[in-house]
Amino acid sequence: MPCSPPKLRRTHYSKDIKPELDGKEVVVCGWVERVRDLGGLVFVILRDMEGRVQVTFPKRSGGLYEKAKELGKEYVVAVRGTVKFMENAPGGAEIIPEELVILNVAASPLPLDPSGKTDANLDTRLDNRVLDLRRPKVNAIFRLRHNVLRFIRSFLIDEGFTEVQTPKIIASATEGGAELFPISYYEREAFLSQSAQLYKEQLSSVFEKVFEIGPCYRAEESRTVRHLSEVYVVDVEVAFADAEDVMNLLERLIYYVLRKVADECRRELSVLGRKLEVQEPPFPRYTYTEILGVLEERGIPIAWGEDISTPAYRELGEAIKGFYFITEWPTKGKPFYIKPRENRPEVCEAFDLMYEWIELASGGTRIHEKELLIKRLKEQGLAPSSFDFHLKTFDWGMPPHAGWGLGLDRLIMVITGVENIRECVFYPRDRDRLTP
Ligand code: AMO
Repeated sequence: MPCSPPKLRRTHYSKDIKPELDGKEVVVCGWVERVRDLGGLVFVILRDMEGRVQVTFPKRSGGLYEKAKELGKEYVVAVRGTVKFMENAPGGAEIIPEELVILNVAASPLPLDPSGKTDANLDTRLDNRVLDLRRPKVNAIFRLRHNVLRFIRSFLIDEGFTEVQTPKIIASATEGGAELFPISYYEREAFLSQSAQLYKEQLSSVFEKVFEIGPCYRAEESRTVRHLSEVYVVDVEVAFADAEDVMNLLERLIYYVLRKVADECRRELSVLGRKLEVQEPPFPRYTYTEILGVLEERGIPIAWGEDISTPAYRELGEAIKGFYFITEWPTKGKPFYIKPRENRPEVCEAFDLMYEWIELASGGTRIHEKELLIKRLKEQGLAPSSFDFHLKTFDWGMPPHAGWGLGLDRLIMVITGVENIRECVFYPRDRDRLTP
């Protein structure tokens, strides 16, 4: 089959092919989504990044008509032709071709139907992710993801934040040793970063308001619908702030993003059949102790200080709808850098942002005094000497500070309404999956 270099240069996208262009010559490029041969006519639906356009090959076009009949699904083509008003075509116009260039062919049969008409299980979809991403619903999820990122950036930049990048190859754990991925780093052992935590704290002592959107690596043993080994987290740190200040920032961010999605991503929401509830801040706040009370009432007793299990979170999601915060967590279950209450050190200034049963973010007021930080490291069984590089920055004018980390992939789950986090990540990584 010919795979010649493109002789035709695109002049229009599918969305531009409208009745107003009737009689005009255009060149469109894209993928063959469907070929319908009605005897005297071949209809080709061509897909590009903007949508779909119909190209109609009448029998009288001779060689072109014969060539069109040979097109297969996902062939890559360029078409030069004339726009013709056509009420029943997508966009109200079609193209009558004068030239058809096949830029590449595609296998037949394909391992997955990219039109989305035939469903497939998630593993097959992920194994053939590029084809899967062409399916309209899947495509809409990732267009939403792109827009959500855009809205998050624009909100934080407008709030005066500086975007930073922190290393993903690191020397010591921040969120607990068990979930670290070791890597071989020249003649030493190193780890993949679990969190931007320490670096964002340090950078808050320079730029005051910082954010990072980057990957975090967690060697999660469990196979769940909300855990991956590689996740994207929106990390924020603010100098001269406490937990309440950054909770306020977080709920305003969520509200802003939801409102922008509802206003500007109508097409994607409608492809997904999704009606978005835009919840206004302030979001309800429950203390950890109050949450135990809610669970107790629903027949799930948890001893004070214990973790909340997945079934308990599921139950909580039945009891409390929408976004809410859980505050005043037991100190022993939270990381070493979270500030314990001064008058009640068994409780700390940590919070989680929840959406029903899913934890979307966690954060809190940080410890900014070096001695207390060293004490907390020891209490958590960590060696302060492994944190020398970090601890010394506390001798150089560390302001009081607070921040949070928001799981981007989980936020996309909530916005799109999908049940499995894998649906929201281009190429998910988990206990079993390392390819594609
Ligand atoms: P935490 O460990 O709670 O906090 O992570 C922050 C948020 O990241 C998301 N997340 C995950 N999502 C999917 N799969 C995972 N394995 C996974 N792990 C985390 C969650 C979670 O709420 N340094 C702190 C943040 C801070 O205090 O600023 C931290 O990493 O949505």
